[in-house]
Amino acid sequence: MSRSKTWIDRPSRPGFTPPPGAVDAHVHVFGPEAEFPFSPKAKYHPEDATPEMLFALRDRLGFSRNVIVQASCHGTDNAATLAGIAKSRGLARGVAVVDPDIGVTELKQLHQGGIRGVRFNFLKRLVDDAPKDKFLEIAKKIEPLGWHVIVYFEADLLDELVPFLEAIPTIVVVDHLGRPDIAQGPDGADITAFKALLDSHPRIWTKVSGAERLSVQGPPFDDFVEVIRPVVEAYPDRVLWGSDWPHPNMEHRIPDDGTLVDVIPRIAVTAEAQRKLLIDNPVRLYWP
Ligand code: 0GY
Repeated sequence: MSRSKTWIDRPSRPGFTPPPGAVDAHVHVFGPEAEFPFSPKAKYHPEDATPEMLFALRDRLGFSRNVIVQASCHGTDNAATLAGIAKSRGLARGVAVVDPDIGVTELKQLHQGGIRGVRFNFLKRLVDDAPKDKFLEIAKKIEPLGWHVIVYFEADLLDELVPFLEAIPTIVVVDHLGRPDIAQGPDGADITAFKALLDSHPRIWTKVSGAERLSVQGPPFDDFVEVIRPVVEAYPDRVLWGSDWPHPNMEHRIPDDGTLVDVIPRIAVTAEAQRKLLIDNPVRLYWP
């Protein structure tokens, strides 16, 4: 597998200035491979995207803090994520991917290292299996720590996953809005079903991220804004935003992070909505 590079080194500076304390709540680190090898089961083989590169990007974009989400290419070895958190001097927290047989001692060590949630990934192109029963075992184990669960799935799986999502005892955050088909428009079947899920499940939150993945039109992502702004307006206390740097698997459409940040004031239009999206909501989960 050749190594893929999926980010640009000096993205444009956004026009939008995030408020002081703002959290970019969905980023990854890759490697460095020499220190933290990728999983033998990894479905992609990226170039190193180090904590130092992440922090430089954070500062360039005007953010204060990060949430480092364990990427599938590192499997269930969270060492690279933990190293990134440790290097951040308190300015990063993390989300781990763990094995179902994980013990309390190891979970407490992860907590000590800044982990505040676990991620369950249902994308077949990223993971070999997604065992719901095992995931629920993990969810029960992490509940006493006050952690939450991140779930990544695509829109066609939503109906099937509802009973599973309901069985999770913690806050559940859905990555990239469960990947609706944005081309369907603001009243499309996918986003309507997703909003119905949020309406009937106050414990379910979402990341209003992934403009670069979901938009059909591309920058400045007008189609994404049209569909996603109503979500931010309807659920202002249950949304997070993340740049998704270093954009795994986006080698064919590498985004300019500055243009992604400029989506924020178009989906969270008021200063209050921006404060909730970028500070209050992520702080509740990661810096309570
Ligand atoms: C994302 C999206 C992707 C990859 C991963 O863990 C991962 O490898 O999440 C993707 O390829 O859609 O949120 O980073």
